Amino acid sequence: MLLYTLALTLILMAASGTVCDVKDVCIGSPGIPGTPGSHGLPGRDGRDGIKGDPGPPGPMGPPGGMPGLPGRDGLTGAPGVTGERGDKGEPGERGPPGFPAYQDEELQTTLQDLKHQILQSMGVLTLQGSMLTVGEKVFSTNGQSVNFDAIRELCARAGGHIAVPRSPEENEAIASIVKKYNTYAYLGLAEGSNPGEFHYLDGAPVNYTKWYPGEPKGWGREKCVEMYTDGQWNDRNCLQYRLAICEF
Ligand code: MAN
Ligand code: CA
Repeated sequence: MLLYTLALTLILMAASGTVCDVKDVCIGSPGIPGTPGSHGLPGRDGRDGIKGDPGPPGPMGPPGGMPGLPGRDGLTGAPGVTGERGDKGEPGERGPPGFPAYQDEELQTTLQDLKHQILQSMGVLTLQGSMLTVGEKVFSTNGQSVNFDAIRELCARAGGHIAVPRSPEENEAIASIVKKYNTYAYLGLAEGSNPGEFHYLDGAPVNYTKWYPGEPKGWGREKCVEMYTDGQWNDRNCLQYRLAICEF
């Protein structure tokens, strides 16, 4: 209270501008502050505070209460293991009789198509004659007789090479075709620059031969090789008409 009074006096003095007024009379020193006043009446009640947090759950009630409602359905479980295969069913009723295979146009078309695809993949598209398989090799002829160069071209166009036996089995296979057509065939061999020395058309030296006794005896004048109907070989000029046999 003392501090308060002092402060008020100072504020009043500042508000009046000066400590002395126009009469040139100065104010004396301030008197002793009075005794403090008595306490005021108690203030009014404040407003309601904010709602408090919910209290902890109460203790469990006595037994004998009503059971609660059932809970919701759980999630679907994983699928079970596959069961054992069932017994075979009874055969169905027999269908109406179909065409015989040779009259079934669709079946014949399919067979023709398959045959065409197989022959094409074997490179015998342009050859229509006998075919013989020996091990990995397929021998085939179209039955035509042409000179050596023409046979090479024909076989190349069909995707193969002029046939040449490299074993007794292959020689027998080619000989059977020669016999069947009763026509000598040229083989895939040629005479090198050394007379009497024959090689395969890729240049490799021969490692199997079946010369007719006394052959070869052309000595550079007969650069091709023909097969007789008994399967034996003879060196011969390259311009005869001989059976075209290719290998694939
Ligand atoms: C003909 C040709 C020859 C062959 C003799 C065999 O002259 O076929 O290649 O060597 O006959 O006598
Ligand atoms: Ca000869």
